[in-house]
Amino acid sequence: MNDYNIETFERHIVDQQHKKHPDAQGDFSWLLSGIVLACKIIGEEVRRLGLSDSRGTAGSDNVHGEEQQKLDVFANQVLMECLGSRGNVGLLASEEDEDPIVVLENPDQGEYIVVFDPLDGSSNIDVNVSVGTIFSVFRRSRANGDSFDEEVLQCGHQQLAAGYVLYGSSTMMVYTIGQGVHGFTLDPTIGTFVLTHPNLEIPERGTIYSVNESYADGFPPYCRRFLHWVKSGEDDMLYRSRYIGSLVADFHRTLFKGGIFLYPPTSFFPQGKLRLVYEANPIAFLAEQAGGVATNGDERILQLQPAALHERVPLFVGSSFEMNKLHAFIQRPLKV
Ligand code: AHM
Ligand code: MG
Repeated sequence: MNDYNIETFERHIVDQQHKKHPDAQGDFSWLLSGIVLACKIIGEEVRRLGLSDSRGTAGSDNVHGEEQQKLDVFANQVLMECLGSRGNVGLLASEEDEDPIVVLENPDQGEYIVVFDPLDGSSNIDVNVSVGTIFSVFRRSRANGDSFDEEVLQCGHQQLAAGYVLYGSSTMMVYTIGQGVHGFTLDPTIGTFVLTHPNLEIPERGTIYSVNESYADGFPPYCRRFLHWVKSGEDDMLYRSRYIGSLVADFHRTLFKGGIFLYPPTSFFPQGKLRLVYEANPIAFLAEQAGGVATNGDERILQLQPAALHERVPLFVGSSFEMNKLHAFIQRPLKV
């Protein structure tokens, strides 16, 4: 074996859990291994696109009125099945379904809730651009008398775990359980995620800004002023623009290289386009755990109380330097 690193995801999560909860019985690790299994299956289908018949639209719309890709439907089903059969997941909520799904026969059973975007950026899939799966785990609060909807609508700071799997030039999983952010690369020869990037930290300052600038005329004035500063060369900074249009891929680059990702309010999406519960919250948890900042332009994403499963939110996330600069244009100090 020589210098081959065999710190697998499964071993890592058991070790981390043990440090945090020495009495843990492995339930949580069992749940996360369900996500890993699902993402390996989804990743394999993504790799075979063009060879299999998974290409193209499914002929249906999702709850947002967006055209579903066949792979959206496939990824959703795989996650539902892999997590639904764990026995300890009581509620599942997905970008693709209007309401939370009660998993077990007894609706009060199942200690955990998993929310996910099964295939983020899927409009890019047919042109071979990276896509990803985003997930977030909460503990159930049924005992407090909450309805299923109320159980799912928890603030981001209550997340137990969050992460994503990026189906890129390699397949990577990046996750946190509130003890730093760790990255794993799928070794296709053994079918296992291996720890390759422990304790990831967002650089304090970067040189990349990432935004869909074609909407800039409809951005709020503070955003337009920030974009003007980014291009001004002030503070001896030469910024470059990179925008993939897949949140997972754009955030992954921001995590590794620093800088800022913005999806502001636009004329078309006055609340922003991204969804608070299963896109912004998990990304914000990862960003903060990696030393970065994530806000809606006013407050921390993780402090926001969701009012609806598919609620949209403006998302600004990245290095502390660029985020502070943005907030200076907003003229609201960062509430952290
Ligand atoms: P999706 O979940 O339907 O794929 O939409 C979310 C995607 C994000 O991945 C990405 O950041 C954004 O939509 C891109 O939107 P736009 O094309 O407006 O720039
Ligand atoms: Mg999405």
